[in-house]
Amino acid sequence: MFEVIKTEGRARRGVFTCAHGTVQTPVFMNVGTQAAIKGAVSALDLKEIGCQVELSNTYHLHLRPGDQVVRQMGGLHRFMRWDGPILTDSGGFQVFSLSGLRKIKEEGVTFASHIDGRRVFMGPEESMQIQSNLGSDIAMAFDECVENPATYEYAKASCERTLRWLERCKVEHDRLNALPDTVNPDQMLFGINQGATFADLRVWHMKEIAKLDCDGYAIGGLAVGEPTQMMYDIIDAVEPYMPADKPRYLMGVGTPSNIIEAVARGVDFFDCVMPARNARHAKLFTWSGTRNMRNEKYKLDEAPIDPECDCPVCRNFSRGYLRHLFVADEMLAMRLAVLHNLYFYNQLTRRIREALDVGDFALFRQEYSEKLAARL
Ligand code: PRF
Ligand code: ZN
Repeated sequence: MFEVIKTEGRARRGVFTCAHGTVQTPVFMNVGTQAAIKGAVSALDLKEIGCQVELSNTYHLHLRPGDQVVRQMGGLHRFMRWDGPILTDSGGFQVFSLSGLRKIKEEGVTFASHIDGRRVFMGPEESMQIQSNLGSDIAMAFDECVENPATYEYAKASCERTLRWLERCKVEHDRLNALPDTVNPDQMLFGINQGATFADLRVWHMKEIAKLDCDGYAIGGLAVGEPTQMMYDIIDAVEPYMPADKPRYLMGVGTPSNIIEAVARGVDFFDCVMPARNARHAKLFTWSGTRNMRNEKYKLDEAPIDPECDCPVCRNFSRGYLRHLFVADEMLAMRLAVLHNLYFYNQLTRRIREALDVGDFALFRQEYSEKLAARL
């Protein structure tokens, strides 16, 4: 269930309810691809950093340990000890970005596992079966995320096929939810808009998938190398055709300013590996811009990473200590940096919500959209 409780321009403040709880939107979902957050962060830590939704991947968990294993272990929630909402991505992106040789047919995709090269087949039905075994709250449709740049002909054929795949996903998803021993019989299904950088294909595809009455809609195929302005233009083009009473999810995006700009364009859900990935490269987000924690200038700095941050790391450790951990290649550097960056992203969406609650989002956007991109 999704309810928009307030709007400001096209920005929306909403409340989303699923089998494992209620989510305040706009929301940032924390990426735990293989049922673990990169940087040695567990579900116990997720609670502390203000996480509302955890995201895992069909592709990875199917290959290892296997979705049947997760199912026998009681489903993903129980397996990783996260009792809040979980969204699983369908594999439709990872198959294209991670696996080796792959062959796309109407039926689905045959690809070589990135772990051992084994040939694996995944189509809409398999993706739904895997996500059903994982027992996530939100399953994503199996789609093709076309490479950028793509020709118009290829993008058209691909998004027509992605539409047919969504129709098959729906049928299989309904069948699985109705089985007597389904891990999560209330699992929802989100459709994914594709169409590369072609506004007419995007709009056509969005109109078609909107007819299928999914529980929510995502915009996929963006942040794959196109210019930022082009991404914003595509969101502007499809947003009017996204059902207003359903949640909207911009997949794999992005920087803090990308998130603010997408909220301004009517998006409710986000996920991105950037906070964890940047943290592992000593790049930390703060409310006045980003810092590189390896910098010599922090050697004797006793201040926290961000004086404006009240995360467990900033409440306890100094920049000087963090710099030392990075320079000495201690694993703790990664862990503390990831905790801070994830806390920052969850706090960013919280502040966006608070601004929307009081009708101050335009001001918030003006103050932070550029500032957060500064390098300190
Ligand atoms: N499709 C799916 N997952 C995704 C994407 C997509 O297009 C993207 C694109 N940024 C990220 N994750 N299924
Ligand atoms: Zn912090």
